[in-house]
Amino acid sequence: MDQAADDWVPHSAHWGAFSARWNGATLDVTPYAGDPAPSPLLQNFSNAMRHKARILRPMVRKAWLDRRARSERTFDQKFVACPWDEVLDLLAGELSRIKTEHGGAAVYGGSYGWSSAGRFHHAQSQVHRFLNMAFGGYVRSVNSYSAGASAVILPHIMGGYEAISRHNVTWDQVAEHSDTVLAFGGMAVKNSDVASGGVSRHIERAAMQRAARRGAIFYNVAPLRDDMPEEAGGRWVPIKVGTDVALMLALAHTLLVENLWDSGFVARYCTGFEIFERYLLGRDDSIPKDAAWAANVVGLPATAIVDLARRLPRGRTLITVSHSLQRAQYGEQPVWMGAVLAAMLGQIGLPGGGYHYALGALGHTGRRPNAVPIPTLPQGKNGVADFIPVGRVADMLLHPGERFDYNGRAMRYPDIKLVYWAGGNPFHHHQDINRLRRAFNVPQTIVVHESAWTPMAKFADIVLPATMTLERDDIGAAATDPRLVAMRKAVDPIGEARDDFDIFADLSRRLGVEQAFTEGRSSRQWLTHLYEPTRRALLDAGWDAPDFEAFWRRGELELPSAPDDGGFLSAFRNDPVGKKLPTPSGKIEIYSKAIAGFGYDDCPPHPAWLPSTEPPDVRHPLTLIANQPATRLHSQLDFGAYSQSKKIAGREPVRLHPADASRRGIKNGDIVRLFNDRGACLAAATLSHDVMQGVVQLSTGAWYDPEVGAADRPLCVHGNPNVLTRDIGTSRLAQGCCGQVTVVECEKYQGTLPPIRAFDPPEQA
Ligand code: PGD
Repeated sequence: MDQAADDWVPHSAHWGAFSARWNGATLDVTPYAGDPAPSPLLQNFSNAMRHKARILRPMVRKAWLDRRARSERTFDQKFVACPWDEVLDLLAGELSRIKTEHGGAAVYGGSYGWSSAGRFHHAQSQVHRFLNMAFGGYVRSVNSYSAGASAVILPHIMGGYEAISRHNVTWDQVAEHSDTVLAFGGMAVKNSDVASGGVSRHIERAAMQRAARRGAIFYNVAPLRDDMPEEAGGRWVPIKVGTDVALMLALAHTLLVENLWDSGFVARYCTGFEIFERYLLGRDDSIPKDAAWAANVVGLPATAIVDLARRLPRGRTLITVSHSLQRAQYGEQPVWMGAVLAAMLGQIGLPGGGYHYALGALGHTGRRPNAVPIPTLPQGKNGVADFIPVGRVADMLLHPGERFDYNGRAMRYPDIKLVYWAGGNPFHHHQDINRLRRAFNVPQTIVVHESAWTPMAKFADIVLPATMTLERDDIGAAATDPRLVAMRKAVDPIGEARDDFDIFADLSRRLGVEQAFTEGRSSRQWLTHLYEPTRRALLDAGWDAPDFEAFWRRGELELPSAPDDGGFLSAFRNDPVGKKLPTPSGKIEIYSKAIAGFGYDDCPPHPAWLPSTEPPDVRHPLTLIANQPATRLHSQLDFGAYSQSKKIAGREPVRLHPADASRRGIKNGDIVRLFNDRGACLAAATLSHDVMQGVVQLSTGAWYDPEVGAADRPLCVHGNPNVLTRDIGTSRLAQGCCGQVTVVECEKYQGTLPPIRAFDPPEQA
């Protein structure tokens, strides 16, 4: 029975802090009063709790139960409801069988995903802890779909990704000090609306507005005008998609030949400039990377490039590079070249200046870190050494035993028999979904914990219904947000849904290792236990340090922030010998001997212009930007009220320039078919001058909805762009995903419009 709720309870999600009240049918949501710009994504909760897409009870694929696992998995097969006791016995038996017959290295528990939760019930943390503590280990994944290339290149050239993206120039510094912000990939606030763990105050718009009012100029180098909020009053620099490195090189060339660069900074703080300089000036290939050369590549007049370069040394200049640029082939290069351009300007480590990778890419960038630790669930130790870069999951399943390169290592893909997923949706996040379908047909068993019938759940064999965050107590916190939230349960779990923790605790008992997983604690005892290090640190520093029960009653706790000190880059500037960078040379590496030693042709030892191997052509003349959505987080709550309110005829909107539309006879609101050799999807045309000509923009996150009965490469009738994207690594260095850009053609859809079935539960046997 639903909990009768007369009270508002505090809660928090990846899209912000809020209060919630269950009114018996839907959820009333009020954003945290201290948030100056709450995210509209919170409204997706209102109708989500009892939506038909929720999973009500444990279900098992009938074909798998019949042990006809070798018959292909499809999205149309039936499921059988199974009581909890039986399904957990079945799963414990299957886990034991796989371990006995094949060992832990046959289980892929990389289980990537952003499920919104507090610090304890985070599904990815729970599944990893279970597989470590109760199962003895599993094949893990490293890095992320967000920052696959940057997380690997940055430690070679400057320092750790976390430090550069989270403890660097702050929004306050931008507001007070920056004169020019040159933002490659823009700084769209739809991205900073979101932060894992949540942020209580969305400050980005206000900071950009303060800076702009002071006279700062923001340059939005992007194919989409709205990649920067209006508050920034930004100047749009629309360059051809994926050509940022060419523009950066030309800016660097102008700085060099006009002697506008800071040679003193480069000599003192960097290494390898002489080798890069030869490349920049074209000494070896006879191609100076000057403005005239870049003009054709990027689609800007050479004079505009030179003018922009001349502005950069005037005043305080910040170079930012967004996540999106590195989610593409050779994505390491813009991250590296952005840092080199900033180094040539000599302002790295100064307030509001220098280089900030990923400023605004998430809500926790550009803020001061907390001065005390936040609650963290220990993950245990993994007994299996094998791992893959996260974006290579389909390669691994399709090519067991095959060799691949990663960051200087020659590795082999493990042979996976069982896949265990909790808190993620690969049929949303992975590229080339038709290939992914083939890959997910390889393992013998797929287990998924989900709160909704996502395509990943529909493709699994054993599906266990998980609670959503509002159905359980938790602690909300992020390392750069000063508010700890007592996330109270607002509504009883739907159907037979259980917390991931309770599911894993019961499974552990069946495997005879319950104590190892639970450590004898209930959920509530875990919350108290995880809160303790925060309380102790507060107490030691002489701050308000209530005990857990007092915090819980209060509903929130303000945490102190560390000083706005610019992090390790500022320390390095002040003391380059005592506070060396964690790179091999201790300096900013403009040339990397380590990368040179790897001998990768797709990641040279200094930043370079490498054009995509799949440029637009006659058959696919349009470049598709498959970016983060503004109406939901990834694919989460795509059935939510806000996400649904922006669909057109139930389809995801695709934006295109009116000139491209008229050439194809497409009008506003028409259903169109986007296609290339990998696949096709439907979407609803929205004509816009905010999109460059030659570009179409379809956000990720519409649940994959394959047309009924179609065999090999079915049309996605809903609008998931990952049926079109390329499943290749960024390079042999990082092997990050390339989901951001691909080439397509677009035509008006002439057939009868197929129904949307994305949110329907599967048929029950
Ligand atoms: P989400 O939709 O957030 O996507 O990919 P990710 O898999 O993280 O999936 C989270 C899932 O967790 C949801 O299905 C939700 O229902 C489920 N869930 C929520 N709460 C719980 C819970 O308590 N327990 C359990 N068991 N499940 C729960 C995101 C990934 O996509 C990311 S981070 C990026 S940056 C990439 N971006 C792009 C891109 O820019 N372009 C393309 N083409 N592709 C991308 N894919 C990547």
